[in-house]
Amino acid sequence: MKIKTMIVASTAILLFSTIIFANSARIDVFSDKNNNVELKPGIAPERGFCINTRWGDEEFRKYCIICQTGILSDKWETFSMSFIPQSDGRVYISIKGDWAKTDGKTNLDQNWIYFDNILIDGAILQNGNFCALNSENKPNNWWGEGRVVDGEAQSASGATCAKVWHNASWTQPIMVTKGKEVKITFSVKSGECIQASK
Ligand SMILES: [Ca+2]
Repeated sequence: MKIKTMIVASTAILLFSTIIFANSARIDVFSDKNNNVELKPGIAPERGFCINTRWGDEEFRKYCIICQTGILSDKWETFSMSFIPQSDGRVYISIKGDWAKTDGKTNLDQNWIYFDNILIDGAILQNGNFCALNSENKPNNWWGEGRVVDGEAQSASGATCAKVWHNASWTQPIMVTKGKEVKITFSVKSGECIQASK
């Protein structure tokens, strides 16, 4: 192989491997309109943020928290985030990838994220290890359009983990108590980034 070809080839491999695994994980916490629980942000995940929503209907921003990690690699990392409910009630935890859009495209990029070992202090969350699956291979207690990956080599623990992106998330309702901080600890790693074609 000529030197120039080798340089082009190795640059392409470097770019490819840099682009593939460099996504951020995101957790949204929100209450529904019939069961409004105001939420105050607590701990932010390392290199990331934990804030009330800053877009959409101003009246409802205090009922929604967006929490995002820093840029991840293809190695598992464990993060924590927290929030403080201002009343008793039901809120929803939604695991997804970051909102990512390439200039000039209409659709979002598919920034895939693997999630596993989701643990909660201050409330009860079911099946945070994604080991209990129904007959359609979807994780019990979660609803949405995410995926489940089967394979111990891919999971942080056990045989299965979740795989999601911004528009293919898993969501679970939890009951919270006024003033009682809810802390969520979770393991994540970046999956591939599929840029939108249009
Ligand atoms: Ca697992």
